[in-house]
Amino acid sequence: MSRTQALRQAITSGKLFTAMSAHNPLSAKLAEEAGFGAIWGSGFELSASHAVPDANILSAGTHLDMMRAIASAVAIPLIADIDTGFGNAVNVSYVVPQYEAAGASAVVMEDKTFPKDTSLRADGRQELVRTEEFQGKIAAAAAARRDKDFVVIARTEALIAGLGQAEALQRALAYEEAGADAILIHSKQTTPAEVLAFIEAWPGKVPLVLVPTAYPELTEADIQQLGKVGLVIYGNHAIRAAVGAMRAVFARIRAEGGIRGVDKELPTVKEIIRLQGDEHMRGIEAAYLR
Ligand code: SPV
Ligand code: MG
Repeated sequence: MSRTQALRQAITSGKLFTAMSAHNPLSAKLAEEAGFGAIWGSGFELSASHAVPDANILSAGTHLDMMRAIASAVAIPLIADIDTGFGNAVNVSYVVPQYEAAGASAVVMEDKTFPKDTSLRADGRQELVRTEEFQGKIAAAAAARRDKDFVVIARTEALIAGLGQAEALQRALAYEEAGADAILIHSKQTTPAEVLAFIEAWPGKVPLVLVPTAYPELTEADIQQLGKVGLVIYGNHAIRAAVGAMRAVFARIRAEGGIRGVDKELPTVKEIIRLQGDEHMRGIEAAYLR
């Protein structure tokens, strides 16, 4: 079964599927080893790893190159975060086949204006394009894919923009009608109340997708019980874990005046060599170096 088929099946199976964020092939590999079902090719994480805001500062090419590197480092499906699609429906038509060719199994596209501002920042610029315009972008994405199993996920930022449930539902239904395979409903409320209200009211047929960063108390068991959600995305936990771990180790080395204290607590150099894929390279050496 191809990765696109596996992803499509998983999000419609009735059993909740999980995706962990990654900002490079190493973080993707760690997520795969931890047992997540898919990789979330997060724009927020890639921006953070370049120390720039998540506001279309990085080019589409930079994101695409990283998606290609991630997709070739893991065997599980990659869900690429294409932000607003890097322009209008014309741009989307050209971008989607490039993400497919890079090895992604899905794209998530959000209904904000280009250039976007990040969703979870207080007081960010959260302007949405017209519903009809975004329907055109979703239809363009669906038509541009070469593999019919490639998954197109429409993300509405109506709740993020403070436009209310009615607008969020109207947009989500319009995006389903335009050909979206799933709807990502995003919220930055610190309780799950507005997302739960949306899920309860959702009359559509396609599965919903959640990114519970702002309301972390909602567990996978809770989400599974809701019945309408096919995928949960952990949006930024790789970069936050990395920042926390690096900061703690760097501080200790400064405080202790050397690496003696931290050395035994860190993953060994041998472990990093394993993660680099050393075994594969040694196999090539043994077979072909003469
Ligand atoms: C990302 O991880 O880039 C996302 C999720 O789009 S969020 O940052 O919550 O908008
Ligand atoms: Mg993003």
